[in-house]
Amino acid sequence: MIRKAIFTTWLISAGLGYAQQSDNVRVNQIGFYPSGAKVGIVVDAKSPDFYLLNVQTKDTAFKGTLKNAGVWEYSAENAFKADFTKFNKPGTYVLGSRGVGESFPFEIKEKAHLALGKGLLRFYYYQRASIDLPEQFAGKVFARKAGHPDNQVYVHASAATEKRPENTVISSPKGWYDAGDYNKYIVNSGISTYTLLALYEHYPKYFDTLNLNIPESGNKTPDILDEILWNVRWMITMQDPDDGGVYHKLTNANFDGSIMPEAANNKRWVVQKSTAATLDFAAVMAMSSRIYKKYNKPFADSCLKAAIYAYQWAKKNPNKLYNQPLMNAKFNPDVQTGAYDDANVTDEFQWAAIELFVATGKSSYFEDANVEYSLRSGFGLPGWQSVNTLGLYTLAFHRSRYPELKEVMDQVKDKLVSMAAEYKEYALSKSQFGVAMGKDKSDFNWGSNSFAANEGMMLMMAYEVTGEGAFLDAAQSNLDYLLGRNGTNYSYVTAFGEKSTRNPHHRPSEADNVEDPVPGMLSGGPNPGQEDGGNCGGKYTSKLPAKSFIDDKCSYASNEVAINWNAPIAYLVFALEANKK
Ligand code: 9MR
Repeated sequence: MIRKAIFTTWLISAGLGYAQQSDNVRVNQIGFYPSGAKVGIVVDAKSPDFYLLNVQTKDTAFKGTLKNAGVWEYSAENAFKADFTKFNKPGTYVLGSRGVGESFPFEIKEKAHLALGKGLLRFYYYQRASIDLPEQFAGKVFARKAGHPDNQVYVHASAATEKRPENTVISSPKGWYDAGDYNKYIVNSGISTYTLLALYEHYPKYFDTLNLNIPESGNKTPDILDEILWNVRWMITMQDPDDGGVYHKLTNANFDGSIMPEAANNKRWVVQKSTAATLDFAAVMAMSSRIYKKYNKPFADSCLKAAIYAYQWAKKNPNKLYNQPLMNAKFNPDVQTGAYDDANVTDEFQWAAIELFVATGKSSYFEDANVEYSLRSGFGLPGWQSVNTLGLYTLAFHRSRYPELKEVMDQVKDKLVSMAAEYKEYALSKSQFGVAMGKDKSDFNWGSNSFAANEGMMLMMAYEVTGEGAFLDAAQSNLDYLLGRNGTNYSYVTAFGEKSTRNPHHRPSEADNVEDPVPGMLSGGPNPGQEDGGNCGGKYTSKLPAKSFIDDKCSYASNEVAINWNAPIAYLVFALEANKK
């Protein structure tokens, strides 16, 4: 409400009147770096030109010619590109084109996305289980009581062993809530935790001084690592101490209603140990051991032990797939929460083996990983179900430590660069909206925005390897996509952008009696699958891939939030921040 009022005042003081804002002029609603690429899209242009208007001085700051790029297949819109990369004067602007109207305002400045990045990381603080969020850290309106102590969790029949029979009580506190729901899932924690650890590992100097205003701020560990620790410490408790296997999830039998965490008191279970969860756990623990070594050696050692123990279990149990429908048929209670099921765990084996290789230097792990085999065709965009590329990233980053493996390490690097190059070329020379998002039709899926974010992350890694500026421009294009240059003109991060999403499927935001949503949460994004169609009773207005979105709490398939979606956009934002002026 307040933000809208400020914007209206800007426009009126600029002599424009609110009416001229048009959803057909789409830009990154946060901003651009003075030295970076700057592109907006005008849909159905009525004149050949565009202009930038300085919101404060009311002056026309820049004029340019639109370029018709054709109809974007994902939104069926005729796209005209407004490229104002040349313009680099700091200030607050709107992009306009005669006959259409003006965009929401954006800034050109150094550190253009710093506040956004902090907001994206602070999301994890808001997702913490088992701890009060006092005003000092959560802010007045989002302060809340602790939810889910999780110190009395029951072993589900599917996870029963001789030493831990059904209904054994274990303690498994902390961790982040997965998403809009209050359950905690190891598989999804795997990629989320990796992505944030990688962000630190790739930019340690940057994060050594970044303050996130969390309870641990001011201790000797960087804030980002303290936040991640909240989840890693939970993950450790999910390992069965008797055999090394890792429970697939800690969950209610059914999803909660729209209630606050402290009011959600249903019985919680740890459910079936699975190969995928155990390997994802092994990978994250191996990675944690090398990253936390500097700050807490005994803890790091225990992470490595846990990783090795888990890996051994997985080798003995290579095909314990979590399959919720089948499992439900066998056990009581039925468990109906997120499945995170995966029929193929080859990529999980590879990822765990690679992280263990880098953590220990033992060549047997590298042999297990069989990297050469996947180099031929087996790497792709990472997702919770597809994780070997996370291992590829790790190898690419550490490649110079292994001169004896130079040949394969060069191939690893080349593979990363060639995958990213496809996104770069698509963004810069094929996509009518000038974005990497949509290179593959399957990008528009459940959590589509995380595909855009993961593409941006891959592009930033290729930039770091090659130093080629076009990778950085393509990475920025996907950030622009997420912040407004897209099929709906929404900035998909709550509280960031004039027209940002306001009604996420996120229980605390639904139940806290606060009008604004918890800030810094990336929406899942447009999803033509519309799996929540029934729940949303006719609210979708389009089936077009880039428009199949509703900013409504009913929409768990297009407007939920999740830890594995915020992580790659946080990576993308901070990788840009660390590089751009
Ligand atoms: O992100 C998951 C998506 O890839 C799946 O298609 C979908 C349906 O199985 O589940 C998504 O994950 C949800 C999880 O199962 C439960 N917590 C919320 C997650 C985000 O919607």
